[in-house]
Amino acid sequence: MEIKVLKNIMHANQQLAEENRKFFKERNIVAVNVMASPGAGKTSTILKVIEALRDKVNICVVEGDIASSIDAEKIDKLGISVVQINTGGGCHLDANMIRTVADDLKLEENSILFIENVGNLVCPSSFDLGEGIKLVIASVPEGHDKPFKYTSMFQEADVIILNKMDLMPYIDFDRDSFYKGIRALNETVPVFEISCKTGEGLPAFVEWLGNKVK
Ligand SMILES: Nc1nc2c(ncn2[C@@H]2O[C@H](COP(=O)(O)OP(=O)(O)OP(=O)(O)O)[C@@H](O)[C@H]2O)c(=O)[nH]1
Ligand SMILES: [Mg+2]
Repeated sequence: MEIKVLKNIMHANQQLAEENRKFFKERNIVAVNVMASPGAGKTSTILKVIEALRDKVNICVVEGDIASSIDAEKIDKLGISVVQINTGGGCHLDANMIRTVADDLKLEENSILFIENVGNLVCPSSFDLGEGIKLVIASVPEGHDKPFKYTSMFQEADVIILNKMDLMPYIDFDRDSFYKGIRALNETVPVFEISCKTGEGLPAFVEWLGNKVK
């Protein structure tokens, strides 16, 4: 009996991801796959960018979590079109999930679609969603060694955020080592140091992202 399962799943996902990518590209929708550990600041960053860019560009959000609608409620409170996906234990989103919910969003041409992936530095990097930008968020309390341990996540990132910079004085975080780890994997990826608490560094990231919609 022939057993070949995983390869087929990945192939099917890739095909759907390409269809999603085409859909987004035709409408100039910048789809941002937001990946990070639990609690690194995915939702906080999305909320800050919404605050800064909502008057200039339409923004929609897909929230991915194993359970609950806590994050989606925060987005909904701002009057932003949002859909929650509960994976029911699954550790990542996939392209079919994104395709399934796309019609439920108020997606317009020339907009940003944030897709907050399940908090996890491993599995989400293996599943293409059809996004245009892979945003990886690290945060100071997690430690500077994450790029050395979760290599594919940092290798494939189109942009990296180092969040919670306000906590730098209280944590033994070796910035040089963090950057060494990133540059060994990804020589050119832009890195933005921000704090969602103080707002430090956010304008530069907002400008970078805003320019992608033009
Ligand atoms: N001190 C500090 N706290 C922050 C910062 N950004 C986020 N937080 C806090 O960190 C916690 C987690 O933030 P979230 O934005 O919910 O993180 P998340 O990555 O969306 O978490 P999950 O969706 O559960 O994976 C919250 O208590 C935030 O208030 C920051 O820049 N500085
Ligand atoms: Mg969140």
